[in-house]
Amino acid sequence: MIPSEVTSDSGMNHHGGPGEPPVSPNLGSGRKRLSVGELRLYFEARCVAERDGQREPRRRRRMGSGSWHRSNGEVSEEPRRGSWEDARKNHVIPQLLVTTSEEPQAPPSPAVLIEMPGWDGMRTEGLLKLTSRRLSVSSTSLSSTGSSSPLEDSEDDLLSDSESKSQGNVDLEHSEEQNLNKSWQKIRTIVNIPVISPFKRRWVQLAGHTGSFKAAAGGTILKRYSENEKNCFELLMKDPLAACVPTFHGVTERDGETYIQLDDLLNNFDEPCVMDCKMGVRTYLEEELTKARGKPKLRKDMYKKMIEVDSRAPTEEESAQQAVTKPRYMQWRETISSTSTLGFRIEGIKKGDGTCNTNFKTTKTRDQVHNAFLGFIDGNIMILKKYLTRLHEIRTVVESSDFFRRHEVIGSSLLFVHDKKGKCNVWLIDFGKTTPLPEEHTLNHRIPWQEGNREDGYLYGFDNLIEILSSIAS
Ligand code: I3P
Repeated sequence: MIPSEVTSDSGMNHHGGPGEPPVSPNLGSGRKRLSVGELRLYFEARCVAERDGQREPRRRRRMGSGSWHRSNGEVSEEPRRGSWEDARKNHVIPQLLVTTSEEPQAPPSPAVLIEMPGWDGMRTEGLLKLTSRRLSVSSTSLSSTGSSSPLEDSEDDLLSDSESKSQGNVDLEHSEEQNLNKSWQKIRTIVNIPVISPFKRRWVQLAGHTGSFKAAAGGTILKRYSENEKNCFELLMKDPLAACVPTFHGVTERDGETYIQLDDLLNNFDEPCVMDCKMGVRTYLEEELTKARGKPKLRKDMYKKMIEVDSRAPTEEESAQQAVTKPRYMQWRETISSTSTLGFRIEGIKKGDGTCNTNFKTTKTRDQVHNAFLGFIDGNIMILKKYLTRLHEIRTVVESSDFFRRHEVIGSSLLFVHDKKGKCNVWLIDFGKTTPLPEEHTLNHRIPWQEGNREDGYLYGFDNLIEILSSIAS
């Protein structure tokens, strides 16, 4: 099949002609160029026409080629021109403009390129299981500016890194209902555009490295491979904590890259609200500190992120260099947030309506955390109580976990998820920086960190989190 490209360019009029229903742009043959706006308009036009009976639902139209099937089963060679024209008038249906060209053209920006081998046109019914996303704004802008933004912003973070690695290919799989045997659909996205409605916007990455995830089948996701994290999941699956982390389904390859396959924790939620809390009093490994001392690497990006929050934060030397070391930045981040005092910090919140807020860098005090959490649950005390019950359960498991005793747990988060139906859960996620301790060395996770003891303050943070949430409940 010849891939179809969708760009913001438009040219030849491809609508059905005056008074005719919208014509499917027949993406299965030839190279067509459509803007996303145009695709959206096409869908809207088609929906209106179907709703008002000017256009037959797809399954009926497929009874024969070149004929137009009425809902009563009769076949007509002519579309019902008059009624389509009425629909155009009544509902202000715009024309669908399509350019056909055999030669690929450089896409104007903003543009979305869609490669869909085998895609038979504009099918919307159960086409893809997962997500649409915005892809242009770098994750750092999302997390560092931390502005409240629509969900498209958050969804940027799903794949932007891997896009730069793999020329922006974003892979989505068919839903199981659709056809498990069909090959993956490739959507190549160049810049951010909230893509068309059939795709369900559900995923969100509120923290961590951007571009780490891909959608996968069967209620799972793929996360970029890390040896460390894979080792952790292998151990976790045999630990009591298996019930508190996403199920690990092994290692897999996609497009020459390696991933670990995990349960998609948002799978069974309806318009989930999601909060990511990074746990512990420390967010860098002791090893990173040692390395930075031996061979300090100056980070201009971190300096920029620092002055965005507080222009007076850098020392004179750092200002002169316009750069800081990573441990310096990470320690500063810990002190401006609640990490160093409370042993956890809120990284981001996505609400059920799709709005996403990562502006918590300076959320430090108990009161600030309290208010942020109250906002997250929209004051719903039932949800709060469910969260508290789950947190108590998890804490008990963590305290009994051999895995926990034997690992320095750094940069790991608690993922809170609830939805409007009152469904609610918490999981431990992100073990990329969770490191095994030498034999015989175990951690308490509550005592203060001193360099060399490798304590991470995970349970200290957990206690504080439970205490703050309990204070809201009472
Ligand atoms: C980032 C955050 C990440 C860290 C990343 C930081 O800062 O602390 O946890 O990755 O380091 O830039 P911010 O949240 O302020 O954007 P690691 O936990 O993996 O170290 P990086 O830029 O070196 O990836």
